[in-house]
Amino acid sequence: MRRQLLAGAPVAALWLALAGWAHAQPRTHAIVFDTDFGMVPQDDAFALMLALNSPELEILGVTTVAGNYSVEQATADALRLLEIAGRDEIRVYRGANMPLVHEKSEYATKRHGEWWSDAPAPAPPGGFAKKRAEPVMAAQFLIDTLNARPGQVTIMAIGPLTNVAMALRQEPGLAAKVKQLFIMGGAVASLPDGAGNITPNAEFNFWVDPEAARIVLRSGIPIVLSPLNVSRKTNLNREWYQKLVAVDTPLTRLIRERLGPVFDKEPGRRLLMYDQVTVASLVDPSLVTTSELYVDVDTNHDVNYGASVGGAALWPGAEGAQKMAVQHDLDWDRFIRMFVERVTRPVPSR
Ligand SMILES: [Ca+2]
Repeated sequence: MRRQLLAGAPVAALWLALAGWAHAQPRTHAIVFDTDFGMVPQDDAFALMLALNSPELEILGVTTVAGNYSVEQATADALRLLEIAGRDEIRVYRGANMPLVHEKSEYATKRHGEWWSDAPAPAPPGGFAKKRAEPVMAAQFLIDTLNARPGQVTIMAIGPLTNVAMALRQEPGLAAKVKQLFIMGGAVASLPDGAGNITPNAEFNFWVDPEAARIVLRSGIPIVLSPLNVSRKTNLNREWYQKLVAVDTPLTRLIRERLGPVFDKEPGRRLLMYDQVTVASLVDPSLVTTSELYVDVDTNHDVNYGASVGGAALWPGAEGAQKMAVQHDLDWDRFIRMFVERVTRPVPSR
């Protein structure tokens, strides 16, 4: 029977059917998911859930970086979330332990984030994942992946940009091989809602590694930037939390366990959604409004260290800065409905 299927007219019909099927499928993006990962209610965890449950995205690997937590904790938590999601076939590559230049300071240790920490990773919910990180480091994985598939891979960078900058510094010509780079980072004061969230003008991811951010933003890679301006259009409140946990899956159980107590204690709590918007905007660019701006990062070790500055035209001091698509508004209703619908999808059984 199989032989007959491969002969004559039935073959043509089969190919036509397959071609039609392929045409009907949503466009897929091969991505490397670069993250300063932390468990729910950390935004990176929600962003990974959204990416895992989006068939438009093919996750080639998860690379971790120090940011919200140490790189050891980011790695342990990412491995565990993939295990809970039934997706531990996706490999995790441990990345930079520290920013390129930024040193630990008294100010850093008092602010949000533990990028400077060298404490061992605490056990994630349910214990450490059975699987370990790969022996290859994140920057090398990025180089190998981009060399193997030039022009085809999107980097989803939702932590400090240390790994991406290291890969660009190590491998000549790498920037030209990146299809596009989606970045959660920065805040653009020349647009509404553009204040910083660590210093008056600096956003966390860029402030943790300003030198890396500057290298990456000037690399020539086509960039889509999700700054705080767009994050501040979000509001994950108790009502949406309840919609998430109304469906029972291993992921929503984790959300209930980790986020439930937050709303029990403070029912009026509002959580901003940062990395989730960046992932959603790759899946459906029509969710966000963007403007083409030059964006650069201040690397002077003074009052504006790590602050991003954006403008429609170049200005003195920004020579060499690059134009990019800067998100500044969001169709909140469509975004949150998509987020809830996808995160509550069934998890593959093991
Ligand atoms: Ca992040």
